[in-house]
Amino acid sequence: MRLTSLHLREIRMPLVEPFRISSGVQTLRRILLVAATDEEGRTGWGECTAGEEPNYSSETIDTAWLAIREWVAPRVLGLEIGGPLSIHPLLEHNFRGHSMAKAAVEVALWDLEAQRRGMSLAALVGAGRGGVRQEIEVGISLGIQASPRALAEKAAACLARGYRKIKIKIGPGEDLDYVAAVREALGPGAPLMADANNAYGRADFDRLAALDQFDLLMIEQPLAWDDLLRHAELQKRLKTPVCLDESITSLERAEDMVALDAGRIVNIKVGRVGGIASALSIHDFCRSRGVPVWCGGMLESGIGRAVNVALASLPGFTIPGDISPSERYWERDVVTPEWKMDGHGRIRVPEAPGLGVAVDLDRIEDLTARAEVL
Ligand code: OSB
Ligand code: MG
Repeated sequence: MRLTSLHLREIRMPLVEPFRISSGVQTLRRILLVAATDEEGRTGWGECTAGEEPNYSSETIDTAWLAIREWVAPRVLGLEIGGPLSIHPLLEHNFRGHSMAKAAVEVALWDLEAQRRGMSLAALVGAGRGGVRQEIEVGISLGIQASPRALAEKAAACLARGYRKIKIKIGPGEDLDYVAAVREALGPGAPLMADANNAYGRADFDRLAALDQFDLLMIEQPLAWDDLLRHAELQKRLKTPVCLDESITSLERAEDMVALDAGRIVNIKVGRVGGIASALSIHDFCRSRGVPVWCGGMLESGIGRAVNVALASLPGFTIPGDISPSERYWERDVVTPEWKMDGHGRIRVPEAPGLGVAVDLDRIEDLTARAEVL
């Protein structure tokens, strides 16, 4: 396949409710979308998961825009590309970082390849991996609320609505009381976990060990993103499995996690690891080592969500993902049909070619704040 152009767009989408995590609050998403056109006139879509601020990773929508224009686009435009697996090495050679920028373009090429072959993205990524699920089980990630009680009420409503996993955000001073209230509201055995987004350090190990009493499925990314050694020290002290999110930026970091026992579960996000090929390699490695993985989320629009749904249909994704239905995030999504969850916390994996949902161009046009054609 040969790419003839890349269209970059920034769309602005207000969240239906603010999302607060230990490193910041979000009310409006500024989302970079990439539309890649091939010689035959098809269009493939990719969503960049970089945030507005460099608080989750060092990338932002603005650095990603620059990186795609200056360094990613020149490496892929006009080139004869064998297939989507060849993009990752092409973008890694002497090109450090900018994983979310790389992934946005790589994903658009996977969509194009799936369309070219008349297959769904789920079927394409599932080929040779033992088939795909027709529906996936999903959870919800709840931001920090004004009080433990407010969070507990929200969490209980989500469990009743059918969500298969409740994840709550924690940080120093907003942890033990919050987790205790939610555990009390949900009852013993309900699938509950906490995500700290790097908020703790070595001085907090006792506090983190106190979370063991709440029987959490896992504690996600308690320590700094680039600190596998201290995560290994912490894991020794905890009964609860540590799950790594920010730390797992490549297959090699997943291998390091296992070698060091720095965590026992991996949250896979396509943007953070630099694309679908990298996500698949992490999935395959973890599956071979018996390490459970699940699909994380970055408050994506319906386009990025399509990729998460496809990925989560793979056999190694044995824990419900942070893949909630469109209505949890947006008044109206940018795809049709919107992503819907049934009363048992399941989302159907589409079978139509490519992303499997139609991109609503009129809606996107309405939300567009800037655009550039490369
Ligand atoms: O740490 O998993 C995270 C959102 C933005 C940045 C980081 C994270 C998250 C979430 C949201 O938890 C998950 C979702 O998209 O619903
Ligand atoms: Mg996380």
